[in-house]
Amino acid sequence: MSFAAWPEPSDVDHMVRRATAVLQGNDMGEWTRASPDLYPHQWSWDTGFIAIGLARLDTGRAARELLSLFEYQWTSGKVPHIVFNPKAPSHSYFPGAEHWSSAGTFPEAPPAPPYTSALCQPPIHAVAARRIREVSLGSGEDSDSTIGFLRDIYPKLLRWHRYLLTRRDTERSGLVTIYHPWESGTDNSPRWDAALEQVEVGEMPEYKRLDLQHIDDPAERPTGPEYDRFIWLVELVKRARCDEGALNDSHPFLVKDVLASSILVAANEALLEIADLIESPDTEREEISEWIDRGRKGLENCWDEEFGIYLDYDVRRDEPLRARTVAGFAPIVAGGLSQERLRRLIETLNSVWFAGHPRLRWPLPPSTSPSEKRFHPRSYWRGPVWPVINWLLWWSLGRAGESALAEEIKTNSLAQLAEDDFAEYFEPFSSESLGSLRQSWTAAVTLDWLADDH
Ligand code: 9WN
Repeated sequence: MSFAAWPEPSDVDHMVRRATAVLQGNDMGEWTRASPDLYPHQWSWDTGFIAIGLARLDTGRAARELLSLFEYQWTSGKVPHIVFNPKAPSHSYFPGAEHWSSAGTFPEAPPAPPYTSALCQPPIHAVAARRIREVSLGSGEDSDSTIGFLRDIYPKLLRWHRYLLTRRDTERSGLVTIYHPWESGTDNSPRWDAALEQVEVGEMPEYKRLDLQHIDDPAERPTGPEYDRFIWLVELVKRARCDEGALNDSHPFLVKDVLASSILVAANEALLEIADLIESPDTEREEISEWIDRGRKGLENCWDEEFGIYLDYDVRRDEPLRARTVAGFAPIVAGGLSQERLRRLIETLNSVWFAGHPRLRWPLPPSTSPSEKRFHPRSYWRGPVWPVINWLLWWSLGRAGESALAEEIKTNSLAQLAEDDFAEYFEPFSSESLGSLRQSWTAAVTLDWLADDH
């Protein structure tokens, strides 16, 4: 890896202003749209990253961002992947509120409107809650000022994590089961190809995609057959009324996700710190500590010696999903890796398979290795570089003591973002902006990076 030139201080101020304007432009008062047009609703893991960025502007507003999402937590503890904005035009996003109609279909959904989807996304929220506390203390705010927020959010986070560790892990493997690629946050990644190929699309009502109308080039979004399977899996979740018992028995897409599982370990560490701060009962703290150990053990079983990364697991076919994608580095986020594993992961990260590929514009890991046969430089999670994933790597490498490498990722990411309008993702060879512009989480991680340097 190499360093990009660090921007001048005036460039930094300019970038802070532009990133702030993106978040303000997408601000809906108590929550933030994921992007102005393509994603006019509140997304779960986006909210976590957005809160991390907002904390640099206003810790109170950041706290409200998270709390607003948890207002729509299901009685099961699940945090829905989308809370639909009742004011967004119905033709703006598919599948929208009418398609899910979650309050009528799902016994555990909260009262509607707003409606929610029935899926979930990686649980970054406790990490964001702790970050709000850290930023507040770092900027000299009164130490009591975030305690009330932590007391409010702690029981909600605990129920959320407990949901993932029970209904989404009946085997007690430490690994989270997902029912849909959308639950991974890395929708059309080749991570899911082999599992999706087993899914036979049955009879379902006709549907019309709306995502392509916001995009110049359809190659940037999932293909028609991929989308058919996505919508079919939604149909099956609806038919099962999202009963996890039924889904765990018969759903055709049942996968242990290393990225969600790694984020859950990091989130449990954050939750444990919050539990200590607010002096929650010992039994709860023991439970969370046990979740952390279980998660790390489960992840270790996913190591692949040949690829030098960790792999997801297809529960249906009882075998690992062999694809070289950036999710394979996720256990760095979980932390607690042996020196040997960390060294191997960093070797793979810097190799020609990922950030060391000679054609890259910036030495940043593409979402899928350019040497994978299923790589596509413009297609969504099949190749483009995602700033939000680079934030996760930067944050966790720093925590693992790899500060020089973390710094390179941050500096190169900022150089990539300097000329851009905070795109959702980037073509890895040309660094062309792709997907949505003015994407909230891209602006948010930029703000966190810039504040970190000051
Ligand atoms: C489906 C909002 C979301 C992100 C996901 C990203 C994309 C949605 C879509 O946008 O997913 O949830 O319609 O493609 O893959 O990570 O949370 O930014």
